[in-house]
Amino acid sequence: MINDILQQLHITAANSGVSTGTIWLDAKGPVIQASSPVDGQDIATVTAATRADYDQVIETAQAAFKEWRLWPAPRRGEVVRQIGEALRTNKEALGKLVSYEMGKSLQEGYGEVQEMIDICDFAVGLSRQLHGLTMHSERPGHRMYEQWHPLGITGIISAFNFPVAVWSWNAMLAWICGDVCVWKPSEKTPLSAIACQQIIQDVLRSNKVPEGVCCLVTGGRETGEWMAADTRVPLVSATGSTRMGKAVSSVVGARLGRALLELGGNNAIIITADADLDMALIGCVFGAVGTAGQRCTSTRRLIIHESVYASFTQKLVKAYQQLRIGNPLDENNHVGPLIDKDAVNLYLDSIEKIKAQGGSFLVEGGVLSGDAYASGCYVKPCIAAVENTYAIVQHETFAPILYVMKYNNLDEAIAMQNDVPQGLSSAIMTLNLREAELFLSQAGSDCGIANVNIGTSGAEIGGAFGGEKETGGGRESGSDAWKSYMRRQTNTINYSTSLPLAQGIKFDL
Ligand code: UN1
Repeated sequence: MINDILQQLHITAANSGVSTGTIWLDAKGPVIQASSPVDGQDIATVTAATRADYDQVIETAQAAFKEWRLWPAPRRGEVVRQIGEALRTNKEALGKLVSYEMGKSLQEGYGEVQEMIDICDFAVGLSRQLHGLTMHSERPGHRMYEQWHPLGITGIISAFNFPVAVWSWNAMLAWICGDVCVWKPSEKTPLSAIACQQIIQDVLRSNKVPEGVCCLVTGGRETGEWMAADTRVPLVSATGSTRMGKAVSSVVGARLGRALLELGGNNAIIITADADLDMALIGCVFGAVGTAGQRCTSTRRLIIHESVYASFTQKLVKAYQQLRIGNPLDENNHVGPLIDKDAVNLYLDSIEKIKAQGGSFLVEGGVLSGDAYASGCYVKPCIAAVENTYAIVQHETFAPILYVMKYNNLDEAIAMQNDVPQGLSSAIMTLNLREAELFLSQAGSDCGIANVNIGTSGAEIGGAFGGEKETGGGRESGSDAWKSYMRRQTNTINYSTSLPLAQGIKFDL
């Protein structure tokens, strides 16, 4: 099956990982072996960019920007509309490839491509709504307004866990804004990136989009470092670990470039005594085990009111016993593998730390073995009773480890929810209006995303996506996140016959 998909997406045994849109460069960098955590098979090779390849891409992108910024935004939106159509046509194939290369369930693979289609639709409408404000001037015969202009090259560094959607949130907005994009995908999922490039090539060609608007530079950490340090790249949008984000941000900051960061989360759900526990269960379990706990929005902590702690944890344990772990392309399974053996080792190491720091397990973890788990990347989702203050609980472990803890009053629960370095997503399960509103108030959750009666993961593209503190502060996707991809210009126009100075200053010659 996978061979048909690879063929449909024009992925061959050996691929260049460097493209300026419709042209694939004869890349000369290191060869990356793409493999699948589903069955441990090698899939194909991808040749990464050398510094010279990278420079060639950036120069092509710079030249393309000079042209692309002159296209009317709705015309750029029309190109994005057609990209959305191409993604619809290829949804099944791309969804399957994402599932196979990354290991998320097929439903989630399709869901990820659906997010791409949704952001295309959103960006098409937005291409006619890049609004600025008008102001009243303090001077007679003057008019003031602001406009938003394209910025230049947007560098996009994306992570393995959402190998295609996060790129599209950035690229589709950047394009309608008039920017050009250079994408450095995760070296753990390069084929999904190549497939995207292949899918949209015909649209670029038939619309005569300048070569260099949609570029791909596959590579490792060093490639990201080139981008972060490159003054030709005014905006670097990076998704990944807090450690990576700090490194990117300090280099981009040192040159006073713009960094848009979407980093780690340590997302909690508060289960109050007034929660609908059966409904809460679905949100908690999907949030914790979906994508095998490898979403930045994955639910990592449950803060449960002491009066429902016993009954809710009982439900949780029962639900975990029913989880089917296995090949994510088989829709009967709930949980697929972790991305690679390094991730498995981090998971095991975290379990040891939980024990050493005083935690006890309600559901034990462990690595699965046997024919169905030959890749060595399948692990058991587990649940540990802990204290919020444990060092391991304060840390984001990208694996299906769920922490449970008790609280007594809501202020205490909110304080626990906020008392971690990260600030991405949060939720409360309650049917009590006072509790819900307190949680959403300025004295409530300190996260970029705060939900009531749904879980922490699975945000819709229409809202701004991102978070505070170590999550990095950036906002991608919906609402007015587009403003990060443009530069604001304030314009004052004097149509009077004199030149009065602002602030009443007199200056006569
Ligand atoms: C991520 O894990 O980097 O809200 C993105 C969600 C998805 C996006 C997650 N829409 O879970």
